[in-house]
Amino acid sequence: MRIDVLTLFPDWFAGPLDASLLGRARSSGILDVRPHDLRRWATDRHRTVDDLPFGGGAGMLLKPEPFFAAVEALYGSVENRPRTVVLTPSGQRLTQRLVQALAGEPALLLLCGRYEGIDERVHAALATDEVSVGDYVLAGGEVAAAVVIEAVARLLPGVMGNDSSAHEESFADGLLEYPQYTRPAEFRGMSVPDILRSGDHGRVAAWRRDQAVERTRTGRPDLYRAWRERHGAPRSD
Ligand code: JEW
Repeated sequence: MRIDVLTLFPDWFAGPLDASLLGRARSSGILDVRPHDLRRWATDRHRTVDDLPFGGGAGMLLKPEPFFAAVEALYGSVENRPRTVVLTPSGQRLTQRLVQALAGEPALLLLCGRYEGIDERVHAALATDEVSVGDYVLAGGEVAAAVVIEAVARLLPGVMGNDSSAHEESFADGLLEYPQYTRPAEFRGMSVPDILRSGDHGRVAAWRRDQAVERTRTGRPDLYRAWRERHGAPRSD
């Protein structure tokens, strides 16, 4: 999969993209991430990409022209662009379901804003998706774009081990993970539950299921309600 990124900070992506999973996905040719400096498509002497908001107000906005020029340079025309994600705190929340849909695309274009955001005409004419990675305000779209890239990349065939699809199902099932332990069995007075060391795979599976349900109920009542609804539980409201 090819992922182009339009950003004022292309160099920022070098660290995240070279490390671990993303580094291997790129070395093996499964993932081709290309961060582009938006200033490349600024036309004035000072490479200006921002301007004051019409109507007044605090701060600066990213101008539309460099985004449109970049898209036309990269793909030939606006119509020819791939699925285009603008990272913004007012977007649709990124979920595993959306990550799966994005991972099914042959290519993506990610647009990263800065300052107070991007001129609305970029959202209207270039974005196929407006995506938020969470209800908090970042200083720009780069960190959010890195989140999208990592979440998508680990779903691409060949990036992770073969057990990844099975693991994916447990999240798709809508429950939080059960607690996990490795050696030592006893550490600083904290012990691994006996059931996990019993060798009884049936009881282990049942315990894990109970733990996942209980953790979800107490920690994420929103996910728990959705899970119960999908499993046909009688409504208790
Ligand atoms: C995020 C891109 C670009 C995404 C998530 N927009 C905006 C904005 C900003 C500060 C104040 C008001 C509006 C900063 N900002 C971004 C923030 C993405 C940009 C500029 C972002 N949180 N924050 N999930």
